[in-house]
Amino acid sequence: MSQLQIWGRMTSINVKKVIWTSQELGLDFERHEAGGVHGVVKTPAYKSLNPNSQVPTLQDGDYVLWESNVITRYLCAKHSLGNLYPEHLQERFDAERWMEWQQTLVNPASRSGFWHLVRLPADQRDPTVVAQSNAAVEPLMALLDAHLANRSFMVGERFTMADIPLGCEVQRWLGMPQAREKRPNIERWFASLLARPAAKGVLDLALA
Ligand SMILES: N[C@@H](CCC(=O)N[C@@H](CS)C(=O)NCC(=O)O)C(=O)O
Repeated sequence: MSQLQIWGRMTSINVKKVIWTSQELGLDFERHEAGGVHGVVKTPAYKSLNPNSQVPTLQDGDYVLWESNVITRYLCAKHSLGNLYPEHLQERFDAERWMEWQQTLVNPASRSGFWHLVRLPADQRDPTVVAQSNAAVEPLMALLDAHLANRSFMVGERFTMADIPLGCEVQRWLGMPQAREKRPNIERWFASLLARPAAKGVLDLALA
């Protein structure tokens, strides 16, 4: 099996998903710094792999893939069919549903708050943007907390691919320097993710 090539900086929530997935699956991979301060993403060579000039990008032999949640699905389907990638159709689509929810609802709601609390220089931060973002995120976190009240993981009692994008999203949410509602079920679930050996170097990184 050839070594996977992964491009992206570890400060990216989307790169974290792919690295964590690869570590869960015990895959041999090489990560190349790209994006943010590292640049690279606008070079013709990188754009020939990922014309969006974004990270992450995966190369598996001759096959190139981008879109973090899709890379997560691909790796889990290839290496963990029936485990991280559920085989039972409805279980699989439960996982898919939560991955889609992370990407299309939670991430767009939280992104501006993250930028205005963590990423932007202090003199460019706007507390109104943070407040609007929080107002959009808290109901989603309430929903997630209720979902986790009677199951250990996103799709029941077993860790699956669905825990990865949401684990990365929640790491960012819990790491933002601000007050937030108490979410005991999310905190219990997140602590169990943090304790996974494969999450080391991903979920334990400070936000930047
Ligand atoms: N939908 C894409 C979004 C990718 C994305 O937004 N990547 C950001 C980092 S999280 C990026 O490449 N930003 C430009 C950069 O890092 O230079 C995915 O999930 O892979």
